[in-house]
Amino acid sequence: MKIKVVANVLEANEARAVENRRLLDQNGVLCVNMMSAPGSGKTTLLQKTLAALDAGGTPSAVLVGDLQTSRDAERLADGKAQIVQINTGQGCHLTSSQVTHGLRELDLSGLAFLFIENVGNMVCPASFDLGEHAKVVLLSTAEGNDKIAKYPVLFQQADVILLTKVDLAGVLEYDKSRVYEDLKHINTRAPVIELSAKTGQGVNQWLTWLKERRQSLKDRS
Ligand SMILES: Nc1nc2c(ncn2[C@@H]2O[C@H](COP(=O)(O)OP(=O)(O)O)[C@@H](O)[C@H]2O)c(=O)[nH]1
Ligand SMILES: [Mg+2]
Repeated sequence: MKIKVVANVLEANEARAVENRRLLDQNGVLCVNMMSAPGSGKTTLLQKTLAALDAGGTPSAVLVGDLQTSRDAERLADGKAQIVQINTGQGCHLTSSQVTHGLRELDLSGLAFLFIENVGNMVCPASFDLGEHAKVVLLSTAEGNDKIAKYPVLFQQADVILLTKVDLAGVLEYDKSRVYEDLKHINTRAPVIELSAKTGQGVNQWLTWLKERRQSLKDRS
């Protein structure tokens, strides 16, 4: 019997990601994949981001990945944004095929931004293209200043790095110079935005980054 060899998991994932990106491009939707350890502030920042986009009349949507529960989706559901929760069961990251299923639940027409909140994990999500246009990596001060060198694959791929919870820097005696030192060896391309969802520091800079990325997507089409 002839043995069929299915292309490896990453190749299959990549093919589907290309399809997702094509669909998003056709609709002019900028898709950003937000990745970090659990608890670094992805959902909190998304709450602020959606509120700002809502206030400016900019339509947006979120696909939220978690192993279990719809807790994050519930936190995000009080505005106009379309929210879809994806439960991965035992999966430590989202796959492009799960994103395809999520996209089918969304009305993409007229949408400006699609945010993907990936499963909280600093290893697995780094290897899976979902069809996004940009990768956003969060690192909170509470996690320490040594994680960039420890998890280089994730930080290498970042298009922007958000150093979150900077309001806690004083109490944590946080030395951010190590973050910038490590990045000199790992990623000199991505801007770093120092941000606090509590005080609002850096949030406008983040919103500007998003709007510029969407504009460059539109300019390309
Ligand atoms: N002090 C402080 N706490 C924050 C900030 N952003 C998020 N948090 C808190 O950090 C915890 C985890 O945040 P969450 O958004 O759920 O993280 P996620 O798991 O990455 O989605 C929550 O208790 C938030 O209130 C921030 O900028 N400053
Ligand atoms: Mg979350």
